[in-house]
Amino acid sequence: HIHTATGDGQSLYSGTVPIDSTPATGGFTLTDPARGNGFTADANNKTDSILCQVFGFGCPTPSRFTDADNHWGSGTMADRATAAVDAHYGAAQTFDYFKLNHGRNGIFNDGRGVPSRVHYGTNYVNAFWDGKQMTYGDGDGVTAGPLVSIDVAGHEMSHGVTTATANLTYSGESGGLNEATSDIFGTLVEFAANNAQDPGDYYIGEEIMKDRPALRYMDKPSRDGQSKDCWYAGIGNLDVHYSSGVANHFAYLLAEGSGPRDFGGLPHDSTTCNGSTLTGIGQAKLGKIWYRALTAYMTTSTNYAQARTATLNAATDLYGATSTERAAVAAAWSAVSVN
Ligand code: ASN
Ligand code: ZN
Ligand code: CA
Repeated sequence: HIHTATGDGQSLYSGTVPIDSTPATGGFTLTDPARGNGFTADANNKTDSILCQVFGFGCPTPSRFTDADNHWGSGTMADRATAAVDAHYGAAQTFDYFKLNHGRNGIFNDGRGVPSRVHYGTNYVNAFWDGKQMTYGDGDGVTAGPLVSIDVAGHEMSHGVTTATANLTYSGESGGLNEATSDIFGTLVEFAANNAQDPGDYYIGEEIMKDRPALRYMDKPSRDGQSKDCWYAGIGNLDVHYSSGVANHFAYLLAEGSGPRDFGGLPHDSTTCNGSTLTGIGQAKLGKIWYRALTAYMTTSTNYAQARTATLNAATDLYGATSTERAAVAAAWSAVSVN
């Protein structure tokens, strides 16, 4: 823990969580002074016009939340502050993950927190990072509920870290690596948060999805019906959310190894593309290796073969050229057909 929070909130997905806030007229406002004054506000179901999206003109101004007693939300969507509790907590957990594990001081590594907006649009089934802020829809209530879970928050804000570092181009194989970077760190944020109501797993979006167990599965990406488990020539032609499967599968195998596992009551079962049996090196080393690869070796145009080299270089830097960790990286890439 970095420090003790001043308030608390009843979230939608994570139970009662610590909330850092700032004294303001009427009590408190959802601005986090412990993490660069990142704040969470209400988009009031408005959406950004094209003019706003492209030129930044005429964007709606979200309204700030205030609370008299610093006990935020109710745990249900009847209170508009509930989704804000999840978003504010997710932003704090993501900030803390990068600071504690990688010495990174915020998304831009300059100490600044970022704004989050909740209740964007109507029946909006997405969440996104736009280069400056986080935005969350409430979902349509049929396929998905509000998209404010920890792993989604970590995924989206990690897009900001990727843009600030390797800046992997969001198409082709580099786009798949960009997406996988967000799934990997979103998952590591979820594990680091160690929340009893939303414990760590290698599913993405298990809390938000209503018509299937999750949006994506890192142990077996093809479980979603479209992502790929194994690299092949031409994988760069897929949507980046499906070509990411190869790197997600690599990351799972590197951390956890092959075979059946249980995380948070959810079944995981990873098999390799080459018939090998792997033993994992753990989440902490996966995070260290991927972060160093992302920040020291990957560039805008990095493809899968180059990601293999980048992570091998990172493992050499961190653990040595003859380390078991470096050998595990090589074996995990070979296991997803990146040779
Ligand atoms: N939620 C999506 C994502 O982060 C938004 C997008 O298409 N970029 O992948
Ligand atoms: Zn993404
Ligand atoms: Ca998850």
